[in-house]
Formats: sequence, C-alpha cells, structure tokens
Amino acid sequence: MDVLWQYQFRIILLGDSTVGKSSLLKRFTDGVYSDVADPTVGVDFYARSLDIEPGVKIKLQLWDTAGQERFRSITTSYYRNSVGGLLVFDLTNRKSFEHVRDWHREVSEHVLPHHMVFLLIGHKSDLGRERRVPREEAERLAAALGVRYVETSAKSNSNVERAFQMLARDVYELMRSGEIATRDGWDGVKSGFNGKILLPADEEPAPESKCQC
Ligand SMILES: Nc1nc2c(ncn2[C@@H]2O[C@H](COP(=O)(O)OP(=O)(O)OP(=O)(O)O)[C@@H](O)[C@H]2O)c(=O)[nH]1
Ligand SMILES: [Mg+2]
Repeated sequence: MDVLWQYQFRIILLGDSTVGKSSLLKRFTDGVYSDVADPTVGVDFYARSLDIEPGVKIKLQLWDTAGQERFRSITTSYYRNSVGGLLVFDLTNRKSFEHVRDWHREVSEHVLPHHMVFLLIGHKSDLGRERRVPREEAERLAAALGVRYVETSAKSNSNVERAFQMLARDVYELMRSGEIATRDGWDGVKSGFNGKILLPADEEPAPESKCQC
C-alpha cells in the first residue's frame, strides 16, 4: 500500500519523428538520456506518478506515439482515450514546428465532441545555436491554439518535470471545475470511490505495457 493515487490521467505524446518524444518520456520516467534512440514503432507505454498538491497524487499513463507517417493508422486509435496531449516540436527543425497545427487539428477532430487538453513543447533547448524557431513565434502559436508553451531538453534535463506538471495541473483544474468528468467507456480520467482514492497503483490491472501493436 505504498503508492496511492487519487486520479489517473492518460496523456499522449504527439509530433513529428525525431523531435524527441521518447527521449522526453525516458527522462521523465527513468531519469535517463541517450544520444542514440530508435524510432518508436507504433505506440509505447510509460507511467509515473506526480504529486500535484499536498495529498493529491496523480498517476500518469503516458502513451508515446510514433511520429512516422506509416504508423498513423495505429496511433490514431489511441487519441480518443487520452485526456491530455503533449504537442512536441524540435526547436532546431522548422518543419516539425510547422506541422504542429496539423497534429492539433488531426487529434482534435478525432476526439470530437470532446476536447483534449494540450501543452505545446519546444524541445532540444540545449541546442541554442541551432535554434530555428524563436520563442516569440512559438508563444504566438500556443496563444492561437489556446494552449500553454514550455521549452524543454531531455539532454540537459531542463523543464522536463515542469512540462508534465503543467499539463497534469491543467487537467486537474478542469476536472475540479467540472469541465472534465469521468465517462463510461472512456479511460482518459479515472478516480477512486468518492473521488478520494483508494486504489494502490500496484494493484491496478496492468495495461498492455510496451504495446507494439
Ligand atoms: N540535443 C538533444 N537531442 C535530443 C533531445 N531529445 C532527443 N534528442 C535526440 O533526438 C533524436 C530523436 O529522439 P527520439 O526521442 O527517438 O524522437 P521521437 O520523437 O521519439 O521519434 P519517433 O519515435 O520516430 O516519433 C535522438 O537522437 C535523441 O538522442 C534533447 O533534448 N536534446
Ligand atoms: Mg519515439
């Protein structure tokens, strides 16, 4: 009964191939980073808990999608059961920035009539001299999409914890205000009895870990 969580949020990572989604997740969940990373095949699964405020622990189920187009039919099936999305682009790759609107549109259309909570991430902030997207431009895009923006680096471990905290907090606030509610047949958000919980994380049925489907 060590780890208790009050709520569980399903979060999905989206963005072009090589922007650094898997590296961001490995840094967040395992505290590791490698300059050599294989492209994700289909979808991978990670998990970690966060304390959102004293006494409130959130379990994050994190779905890492392949950015490569050939896996798109697999990854789209994971959109609907997610409450939050990290829209990731590479600060040194303008094309990946220009594709953010496409990712946002594609996911938003899939989850209609419901909404997903997004956070825009400009990744690889350690590569300052190779930057191709000014912060102001990314902030303008975030404002246009109605989402928050943060710059991260898995390599130098900058803002990684903060990014997940920001998204989890946004979901949590919307849940408290009643704008997001649990629904039958939807796994985006789960809570225990009476909203206080009581499910030890290690007693929860394990999802298909490291799903390569
Ligand atoms: N400099 C730098 N390189 C990074 C950072 N994060 C990831 N990378 C590198 O970027 C490359 C791609 O990283 P991945 O995490 O595999 O990218 P991905 O978005 O998961 O790619 P797909 O799985 O194909 O969608 C790897 O060589 C990483 O080492 C970072 O913060 N800084
Ligand atoms: Mg990957």
